[in-house]
Amino acid sequence: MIGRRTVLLAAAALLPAAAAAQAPQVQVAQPWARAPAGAGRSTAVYLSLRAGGTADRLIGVATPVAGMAMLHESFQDHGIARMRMVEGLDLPAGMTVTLKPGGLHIMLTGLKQQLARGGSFPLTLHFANSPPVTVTVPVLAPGASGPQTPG
Ligand SMILES: [Cu+2]
Repeated sequence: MIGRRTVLLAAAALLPAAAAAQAPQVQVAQPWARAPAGAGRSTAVYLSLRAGGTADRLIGVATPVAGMAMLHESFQDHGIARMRMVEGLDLPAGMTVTLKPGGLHIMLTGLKQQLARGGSFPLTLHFANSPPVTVTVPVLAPGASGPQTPG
């Protein structure tokens, strides 16, 4: 018993040091997704990212609920709304970068399960200089414009 107790105390003492050594860290806030309309197999995730004191770069996204997750950008091509893949997203130090409808988003295709309004799923973001961050993404109504809108 004494030996086990000693080990637990030692592990607890190490935690603050380990957390401090992990910096830099990107903060991920307000993730949300739209429920696919009808039987749609794709949807988009929106969120905001904020690098700390050091600039960083979003280099990848992953979720178990989709066959593919990628960073996309919406743009107008002669009045037609189109989307294209974006290789990565620079995150300037101390600045909030927001993914929102009509602009940058995380595209999920080949959905493996129904993403119903009111549900949620995990999404992991990978960065060039920071440890990966996993967030829980709530699923809002198909036409929702953000988390502040009653879903
Ligand atoms: Cu897209």
